[in-house]
Amino acid sequence: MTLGIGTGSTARFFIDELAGKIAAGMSFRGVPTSNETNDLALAAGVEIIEPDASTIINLAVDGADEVDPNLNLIKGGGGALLREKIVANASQKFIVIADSSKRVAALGAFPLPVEIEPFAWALTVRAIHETVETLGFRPQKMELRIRNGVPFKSDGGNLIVDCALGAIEAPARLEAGLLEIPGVVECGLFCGMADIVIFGDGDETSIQQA
Ligand code: DER
Repeated sequence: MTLGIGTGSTARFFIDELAGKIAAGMSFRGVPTSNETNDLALAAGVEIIEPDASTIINLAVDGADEVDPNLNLIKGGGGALLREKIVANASQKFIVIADSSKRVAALGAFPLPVEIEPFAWALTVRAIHETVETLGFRPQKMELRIRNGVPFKSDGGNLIVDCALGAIEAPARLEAGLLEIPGVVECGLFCGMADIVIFGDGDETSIQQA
């Protein structure tokens, strides 16, 4: 089976499980969603593939930063949202694994990551500001993500702006608005993409289906 393999601390548990299955004799091909996941999956024994136009990804598994009651997600806390979205979109099934603290009534307490082209980035941030205001948001904060004192760069070399917008009642509308802005490469809203979310709560799990 060919897997899309997510990024982040929760996805790491999934990769550990894969390592156990591989040790027991199963084999998996995988498309990793980040360089970090590439290394972890390789070490776990997954055969990493470079997808071509005929590649079928049977299942993608990834974490999330927030999950709303309609299984819309905010992702991108780990900075891999673009590759995660490409892989989730190409997969026959997309399963999200998350601890129950990620379950929210409305998205937006977690600042929305928006991936942008580095060229003239301040103009893109201004355009994001204008767009979200037009859509009725009063942004509390919009910050270029900084790590170790320098702007964070995604694996694709882009910047990330973390946007604290308050409650996002119509995520698909916001996603569409953001993606119209030249300079915005992708945003961390994953609307209508998750087929199943598995929440962990201590030793218990609960499953929510789309
Ligand atoms: O960055 C991401 O999109 C991660 O998948 C994130 O959504 C979940 O990260 P976590 O499992 O470390 O909380």
